[in-house]
Amino acid sequence: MNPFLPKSKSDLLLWQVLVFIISVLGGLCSGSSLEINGGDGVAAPREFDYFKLALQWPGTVCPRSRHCCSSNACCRGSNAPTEFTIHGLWPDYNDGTWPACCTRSSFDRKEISTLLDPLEKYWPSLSCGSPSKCYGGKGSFWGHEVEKHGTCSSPVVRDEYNYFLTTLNVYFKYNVTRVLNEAGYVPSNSEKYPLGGIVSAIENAFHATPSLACSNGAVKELYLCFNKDFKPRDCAVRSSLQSEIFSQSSCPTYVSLPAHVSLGLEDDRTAVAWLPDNEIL
Ligand code: U2P
Repeated sequence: MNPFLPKSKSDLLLWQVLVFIISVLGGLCSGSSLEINGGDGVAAPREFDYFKLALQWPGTVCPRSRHCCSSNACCRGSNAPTEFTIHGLWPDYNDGTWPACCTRSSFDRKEISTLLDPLEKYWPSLSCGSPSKCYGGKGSFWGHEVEKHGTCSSPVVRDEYNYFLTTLNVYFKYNVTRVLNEAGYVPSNSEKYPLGGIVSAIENAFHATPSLACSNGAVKELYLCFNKDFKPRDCAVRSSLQSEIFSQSSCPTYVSLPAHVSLGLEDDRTAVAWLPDNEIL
């Protein structure tokens, strides 16, 4: 007789309860969570549907960055960024969820040594914080983005170098700051602009609808979306989950695009505390 088979009615009931618990836990660990860990040895998440280029507005992000350190571009004085900078290139699903941390490959700065100048300028960290790594510990902003999102960008993006180069190329090709400036949406600490006007300016230039995230009425992030061949597409997705995610950060009808007041030593010696680069916030 098979020792694993239930022998009585009460055994059978216990079995059924166990099977139910295991299947519920299994469901929680896979498709229903927002971020799906693939990981080596674990079934990889399904291929993503589209890319989202996430851009940050330093004029909004920097004032919320309370500390200075050499890795925080907000603290570069007159060289601090005044245009949208890159947050990351994110592979997403049409249902509003996204895969994350799909392999265990770790960030190697040496692989992108030839890209460091443009990365420092256009993809800088705007804080002194060290983001969490996929599998424990803290790391750099670039390491976080490539390990969390770059590893899920296959088969379009093949490796770390390709992830950063591709992102820079897309960023240069679709210059949001230039489009907004040309439409009259210039950085200002007093003006408010119609959100619809900002969206229309980008739609007219790129023939696709972006999405935006705000903080206290100021544009904090702007997202451009692309098909896998990097043709622009609308960012809006139908799912209620997506509207839940963005409802917390949605923008009012009139928004500001604050001009960045540098946290750097040149401009403000007293207002900020300097921390070592590896300080964890
Ligand atoms: O929105 C908060 C954080 O969730 C991650 N995110 C959001 C939207 C999306 O389409 N894809 C995605 O990954 C981002 O995490 P991060 O890369 O910053 O760790 C975003 O900041």
